[in-house]
Amino acid sequence: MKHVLFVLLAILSAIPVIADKAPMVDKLGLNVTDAYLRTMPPGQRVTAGFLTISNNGNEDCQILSATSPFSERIEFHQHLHANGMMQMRPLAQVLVTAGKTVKFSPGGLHLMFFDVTKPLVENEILPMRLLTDYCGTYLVNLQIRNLLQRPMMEH
Ligand SMILES: [Cu+2]
Repeated sequence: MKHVLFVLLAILSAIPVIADKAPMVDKLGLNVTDAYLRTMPPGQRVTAGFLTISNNGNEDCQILSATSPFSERIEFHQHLHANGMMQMRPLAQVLVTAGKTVKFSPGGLHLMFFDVTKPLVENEILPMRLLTDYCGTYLVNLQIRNLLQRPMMEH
């Protein structure tokens, strides 16, 4: 009987440990700011998006994918300079280390939106979902900005 009681107490005392872990999820939160999408030149159906992701938690987060109702496919791209040429390399995922900020910006890391299904009107807001490994799913509002004065290579 004493043994059974001990096991029971062990189980009961384990419950607060599990409950303690629940608030940890909040600390894994990512903060997404300055999210925007560039307008497309006439006749194009591909564009680029940018944002800033801060990891305020104490666990690293991998951004696994991005989805949006207005694009068939979204990829993460990195610009590379190789042999004097500008190249883009797709990334399978993007790591946001604990305590660090990753900035997607023209000429660097960016999101590529393929087969955009609607006209992009300056200042409109379009939704996008970011999926991570252990850090949750984020709904991001992209503001459409006119960056057409920039050369396309800098997207
Ligand atoms: Cu690209």
